[in-house]
Amino acid sequence: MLKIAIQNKGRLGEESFNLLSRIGIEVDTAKRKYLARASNFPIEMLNLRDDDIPGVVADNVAQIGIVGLNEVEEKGFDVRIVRKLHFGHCRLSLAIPKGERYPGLDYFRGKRIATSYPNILTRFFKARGIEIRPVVIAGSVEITPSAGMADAIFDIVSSGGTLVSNGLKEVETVMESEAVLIAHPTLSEEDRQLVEEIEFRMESDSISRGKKYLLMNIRQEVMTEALAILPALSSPTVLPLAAKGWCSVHTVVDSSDLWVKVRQLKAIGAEGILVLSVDKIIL
Ligand code: PRT
Ligand code: ZN
Repeated sequence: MLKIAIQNKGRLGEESFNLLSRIGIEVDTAKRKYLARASNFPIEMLNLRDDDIPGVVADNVAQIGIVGLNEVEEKGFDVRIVRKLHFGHCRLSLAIPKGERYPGLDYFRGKRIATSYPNILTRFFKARGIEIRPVVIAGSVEITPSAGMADAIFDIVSSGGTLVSNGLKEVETVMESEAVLIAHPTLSEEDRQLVEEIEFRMESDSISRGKKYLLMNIRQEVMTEALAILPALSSPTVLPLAAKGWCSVHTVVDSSDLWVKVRQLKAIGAEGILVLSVDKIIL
């Protein structure tokens, strides 16, 4: 039976669970235990701490998993990164006390840098020929400089608020991260086909996110202008209406362009504009 490892709680747990549910892999939330069987797809969900996910996928205990790229890079296990999942965005950065002058990476030579990501940190400085002193700490890395335990930190940053409230400033971004789907490098034929199906559904889900379905009535004589406003996935659907000289136009637009398009369409006389959410787009 194919198994997928996802974070049990934490920052990625809910989004991972929701993504699986959107692609038709559902587990009764009341039964969201350590291991749960999906009701409508031949897969079991393994709910773990994020730190354990790359390892269980490398060991083939779970064939696939959803985890932050930062964890994959830190653990360094042999897993295949199948695709980025567009959530859980953050970066791994170096930060120093805000009053310090920062002349560049040489600043860190011989310095104690607190982190939960010692492998990524040492790899980064080794490649640049700079010796540092890593201080490995499991959590609350941001308090170590003021506690006198370290001179600088290397940690996950998202909004940057945590750094600011601890009197630190971000001086270098070492890597960008987001949640990724990972897979064991060699899968059985049966598992490979199931993973392909999951990838296909994730692709459809990702295309449909941020898209809106737009319907409106347009007079035939302004159709050329309307079509110029509406570059669509495929060409827009145009259907004649019972009212003479009028057509109904259906198309898909990016949500980010929606209001600009609506304004332009109204300016050429579009009526009865309807905006609908898109659930899935299958290409
Ligand atoms: O219990 P478990 O081991 O499963 O969870 P965890 O506590 O180790 O991880 P968790 O749930 O905090 O994070 C899981 C993953 O989410 C990380 O590995 C990242 O890939 C991703 N992620 C995205 C983040 C953040 N954003 C984030 N902001 N992980 C941690 N943070 C921390 C950051 O270190 C800082 O201390 O959140 C704090 C707030 O960040 P600011 O910059 O917004 O203030
Ligand atoms: Zn963790």
